[in-house]
Amino acid sequence: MPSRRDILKMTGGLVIATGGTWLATHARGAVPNPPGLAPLPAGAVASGDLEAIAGKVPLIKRTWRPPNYETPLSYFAEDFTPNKAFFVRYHLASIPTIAADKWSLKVGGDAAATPLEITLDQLKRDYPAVELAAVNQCSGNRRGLFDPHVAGVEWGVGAMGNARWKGARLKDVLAKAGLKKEALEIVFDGADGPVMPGTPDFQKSIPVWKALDENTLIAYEMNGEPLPHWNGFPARIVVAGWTGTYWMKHVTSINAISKPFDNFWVKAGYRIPTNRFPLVEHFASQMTDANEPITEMVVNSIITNVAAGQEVPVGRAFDVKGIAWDGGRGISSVDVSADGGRSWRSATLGTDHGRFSFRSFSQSFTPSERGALVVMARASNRAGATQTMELILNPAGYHHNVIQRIAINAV
Ligand SMILES: Nc1nc2c(c(=O)[nH]1)N[C@H]1C(S)=C(S)[C@@H](COP(=O)(O)O)O[C@H]1N2
Ligand SMILES: [Mo]
Repeated sequence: MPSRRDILKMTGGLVIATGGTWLATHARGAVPNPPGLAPLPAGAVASGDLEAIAGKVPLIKRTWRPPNYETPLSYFAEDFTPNKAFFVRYHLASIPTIAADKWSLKVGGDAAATPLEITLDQLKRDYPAVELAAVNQCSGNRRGLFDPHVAGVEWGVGAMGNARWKGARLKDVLAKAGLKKEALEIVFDGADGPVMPGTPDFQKSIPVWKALDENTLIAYEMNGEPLPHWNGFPARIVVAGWTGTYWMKHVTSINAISKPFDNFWVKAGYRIPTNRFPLVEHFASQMTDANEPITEMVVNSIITNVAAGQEVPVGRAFDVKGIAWDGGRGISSVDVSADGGRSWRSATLGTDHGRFSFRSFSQSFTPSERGALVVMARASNRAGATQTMELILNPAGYHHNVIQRIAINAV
């Protein structure tokens, strides 16, 4: 049994479960490949142990410095992902713990006429609070399933979660700061930073029209509780519909600027080939002929209750359940197949929590004879977009929305 000091050494001081439960929270090899998709590379499977960081249930560890932990599949059986199980993604390893009463948010930039500084109390008191159900998904969710393999954090299917986010509308705060008409982009910075000088600080910008969208928030609550430390306490940006990269955690400054923002994470990172995806929302001031910033999430789904190789009895109904989501058009239908895509049935959709939320689905099948079955689910959105059969290759491994094919057996 390792001593507490050994554990601290092994985990770099990032602890974790108290009361001697370390073994239970650190189950080696406990995480199987996601069912029905290309397998993760061997290295990613080996590193994907379950590990509990402070305040979280055991999550699938991808890297710990910076902390990158994904949510196990079982949590997606619920429409809302519990805060304790919500994935964690950081680019830089210096992450301060912020005291609520020490935090403030500076709002300025050359395109703001009346810069201001806001405390947490003021943010809560002086601006109308809104609550919104929205999926936060990392652009690179499922990158580890890319074949051929691409470089980056080798995420499985759990670099995402759905929560009710409560906060002030960004547009209300920008109005108070006197947004000028020449404002082009809104830039966010968070309290975390690089460990090595020379590593670019993680900052992001969004076009001013997206910042003024009523579904873009400065959130201070998640599922009715203060944001967990690892998810951006005391306040983070929520850009409903767009991938997680814009959802700045521990946000400390917001700047309205009149020129395209020049930062590594915008100019070089988080880009997709121009016109390769059926994408609708362009970040025009950051586009080039070759590539453009990733923006909205593509339509996607995950089956949550069927394991590869599972046995189902002949003559008895079994359910295929899961969740679907997209970049905010809203899920219109989920088709489910139990014969490898020869025939499809329209699944029953669960409660509609709004167009940015996970939407659950369910469909039952009754096998009539023994033999192999292949279960698939294909979500479509209200803009007519649907999941792909083949991976759309791109250098950074984004937008993986390939339909699962889970082989099971009727016995
Ligand atoms: N301050 C800060 N905010 C950040 C990041 C970061 O590295 N630092 N990563 C972004 C990315 S790429 C993602 S996917 C989401 C992940 O949100 P979560 O860690 O709350 O799940 O946070 C975003 N906000
Ligand atoms: Mo991300």
